[in-house]
Amino acid sequence: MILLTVISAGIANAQRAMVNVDSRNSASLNGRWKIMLDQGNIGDWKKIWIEPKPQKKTDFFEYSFDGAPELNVPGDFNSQLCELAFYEGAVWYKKTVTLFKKKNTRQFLYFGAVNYSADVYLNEEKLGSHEGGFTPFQFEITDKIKDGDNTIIVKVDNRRLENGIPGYGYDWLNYGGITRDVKIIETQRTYIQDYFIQLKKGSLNNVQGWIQLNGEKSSQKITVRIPELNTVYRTKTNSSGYAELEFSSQFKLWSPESPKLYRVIVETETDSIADEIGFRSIETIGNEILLNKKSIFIKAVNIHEENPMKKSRAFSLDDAKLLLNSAKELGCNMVRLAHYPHNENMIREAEKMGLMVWSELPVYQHIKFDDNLVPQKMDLMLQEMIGRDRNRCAVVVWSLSNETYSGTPNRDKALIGLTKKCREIDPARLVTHVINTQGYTNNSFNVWDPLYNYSDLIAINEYIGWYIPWQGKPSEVKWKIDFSNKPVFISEFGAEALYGTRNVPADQASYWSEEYQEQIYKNQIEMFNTIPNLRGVCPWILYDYRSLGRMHPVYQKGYNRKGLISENDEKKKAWHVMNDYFKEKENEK
Ligand code: GCB
Repeated sequence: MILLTVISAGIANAQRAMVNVDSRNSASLNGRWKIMLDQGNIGDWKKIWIEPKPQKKTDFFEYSFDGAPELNVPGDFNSQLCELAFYEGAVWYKKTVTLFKKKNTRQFLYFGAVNYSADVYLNEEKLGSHEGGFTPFQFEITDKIKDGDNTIIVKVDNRRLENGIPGYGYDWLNYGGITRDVKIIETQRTYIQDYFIQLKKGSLNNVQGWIQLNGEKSSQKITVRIPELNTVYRTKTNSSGYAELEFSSQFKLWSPESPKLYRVIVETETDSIADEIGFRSIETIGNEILLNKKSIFIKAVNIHEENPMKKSRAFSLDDAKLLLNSAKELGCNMVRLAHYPHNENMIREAEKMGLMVWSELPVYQHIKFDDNLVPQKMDLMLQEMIGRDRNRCAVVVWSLSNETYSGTPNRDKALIGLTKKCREIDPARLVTHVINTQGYTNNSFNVWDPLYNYSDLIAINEYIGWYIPWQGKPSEVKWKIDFSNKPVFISEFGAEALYGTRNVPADQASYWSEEYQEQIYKNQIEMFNTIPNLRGVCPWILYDYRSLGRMHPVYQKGYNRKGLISENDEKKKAWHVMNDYFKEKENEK
């Protein structure tokens, strides 16, 4: 009882989105939406969503969407109106759409993502709210639709919250707005809400999963077909609409070299849905990472969800292709999608291109773990992240946190609990935490954080050469890693350089020059040879990206300059060093 009160008072009450929305009957609500700024956050008590029309010319009125500016949805608001460039606050969005009541089907209002919180109204009725800027959610509107014009209003608020996820401080631009697709989705009265169709942990031919129906006719016959393999599996859902799936087939396995996907059709008595699904196994055994039972070295790069050229939040398929092609060109077999779940099209495109994906929760640095809403919020985000992408074989790592600090009240308890839940929801993938609390003194590196006990990878962020000087030869760094039986992954390293600051002799190169960054990359690569159990590296970061904390007036001007490529698509010298290293690693196979 108490729990319920807390949830409705504190966090989202939207429904978790159904899976595989792109394959559903839908009408897009993308396009132009009217907006009203609400910097003073008074829209709620002024009842902006009711927006009364004045009857007489003497009627006082102050708020109106009539004559209001329009913005593109999907899209962040910061890059669309210059007065919103660094805005963090409330913006009200409005769109009027023609809809019709339907007797035999159900209709849902779906949002791919709204950063950070959303209050959603339909025809003056509040449908509910959602918190968390990077995962989808929906509301059922079957019985709320009017024939004809329907008004949808969304209050979007990207203000930082002390108990938000992320919290107050983070090193990327807080792009607010309705940043991903909006749709009306139509389904059967009882529809396929979710399914999990992936290989059982450690197996190369056994699928272990489940299906969940939503609707009154919960007990139904289910058929799963993979026509290319002549695989047909039949089962029945129970009175909760749930059935476990278990079958085997001779799959051609998905891998970066051969990103094979199969058309998988799931049929019930009332619904059917098709998806493109790949099959692969991922596991760690001792200090090895095994993909399809073969040891791999991970050649990754960090990516933020920003189109550097457009200087906006990335959202389209073209944006995804730009970022992923660039990662491919660098020589990667994995992308770390930092520091929050990226758009679904990034993951689907990476999968088609043969890039493994590291997907991450925005549990970043200064999280208030001792706030009792925080574990609930993390939990919800975890379910939403896994819920959307659990059938994407490209996703091999769920990363549950980045740079949290041992000693922060309740941190270990909260993150150990989260890890346990993650493994329960998805027992088949690697789970990790990224940590930067190691010590580096006298050229020796001490990795000790107890959270690593719960992580499949020893994922280390280190910026030797940049935030901390070398304390000896890179080729002589000593490692004391308290967890000797796990693979080590350098999840971040790097240095800043402003593209074009160059032609300095290497021994005189100083901060911000391309040569200085290049040298740090060379040193890092030398050091990699000293790391026991090293099974992958991931430079920070592919492109220079916008961040309010990066305000050096000459070199940064609002950009984190650790990109291997500038925001104008110019490759820095360090790019070539990394590219050569990845080529070497490729040849070592
Ligand atoms: C880090 C963070 C990353 C930052 C990066 C930096 O350790 O994980 O989000 O942006 O360092 O540039 O300092």
